[in-house]
Amino acid sequence: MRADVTPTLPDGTALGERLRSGDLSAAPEVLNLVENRTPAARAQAAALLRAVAPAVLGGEARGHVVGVTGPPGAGKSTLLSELVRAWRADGRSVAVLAVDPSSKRTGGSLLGDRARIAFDPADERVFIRSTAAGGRLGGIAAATREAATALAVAFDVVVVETVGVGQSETDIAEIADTVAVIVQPGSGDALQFLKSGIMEIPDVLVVTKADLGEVALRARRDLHAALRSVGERETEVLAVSSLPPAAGIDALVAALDAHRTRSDVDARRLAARRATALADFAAEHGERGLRALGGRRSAERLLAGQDAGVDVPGLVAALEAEAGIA
Ligand SMILES: Nc1nc2c(ncn2[C@@H]2O[C@H](COP(=O)(O)OP(=O)(O)O)[C@@H](O)[C@H]2O)c(=O)[nH]1
Ligand SMILES: [Mg+2]
Repeated sequence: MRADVTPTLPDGTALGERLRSGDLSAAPEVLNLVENRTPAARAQAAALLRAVAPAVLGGEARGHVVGVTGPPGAGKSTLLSELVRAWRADGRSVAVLAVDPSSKRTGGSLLGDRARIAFDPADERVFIRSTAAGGRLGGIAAATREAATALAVAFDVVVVETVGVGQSETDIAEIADTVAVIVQPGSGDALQFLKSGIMEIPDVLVVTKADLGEVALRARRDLHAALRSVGERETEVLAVSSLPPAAGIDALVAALDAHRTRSDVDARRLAARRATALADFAAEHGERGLRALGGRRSAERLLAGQDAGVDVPGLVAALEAEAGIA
């Protein structure tokens, strides 16, 4: 691309101010900025994150960041069409960041008919964007994490949809306040992962395609039993049907809200920012960087001593300063 046709970068600080004032129309520019990996764009993205840091907001962003994860074909996109409709009917603004490993492929994926999230394109309080997978967090790119952080300042609900089962929940727990794992009836995946301890305990388990009848009921019973066997009592298991006539959607909305109400969002986000900063630092500076800090433990102590309102780039900068990296 010739330099003179490069679009001018948005000003990160100004973008942050727009989000703080509730300007939802800033969303596309936010996505374009965080997906731009040039040094100049990274600097503006850091300015954006600084402008929406909890220290500036006077607390955590008020939006609810919901992770929706599950294997391909489980019914995530179809379900999200219904969830978006329900949240909008409740007057809430919604952003959905769909991390789709197949979104780059042309001519359709191997997985046959994949639904798109249906929404009213004239509705200015809904923003939906697919992003390609990538980055250190098992498919969740740093761009998605940054976008979710920023959009949660202006949107009531920010959904991050990822594909996977097992390890991917650990990653999505790093950015979402509430993680819903989507389970296809008859697949047995989640059951196996739960029992083997591979899967972190999800905040909410959702069996899709309840209209299929007995197989969905059985999946729900089996998941309940598996949760009991690992001593987990708080996780709700819901069954939904997303095809007309949809069923169970309002109960799912309520379960997501209930999780947020009973969990300590501030503590979860603070821990996530620190873990992310350490992982980013380690990815950037490797073992040598960690050694310069006196090891991982002392890096964690250093992070724990930082103000709770510092954003991720600010925490990384603190680690770099301590390590003597300019
Ligand atoms: N019977 C039934 N089929 C569903 C339901 N939800 C989704 N599907 C179908 O399952 C397939 C995969 O759905 P999709 O939303 O693309 O799954 P994703 O890959 O998890 O996003 C599509 O053919 C959907 O029509 C449901 O509630 N009932
Ligand atoms: Mg999908």
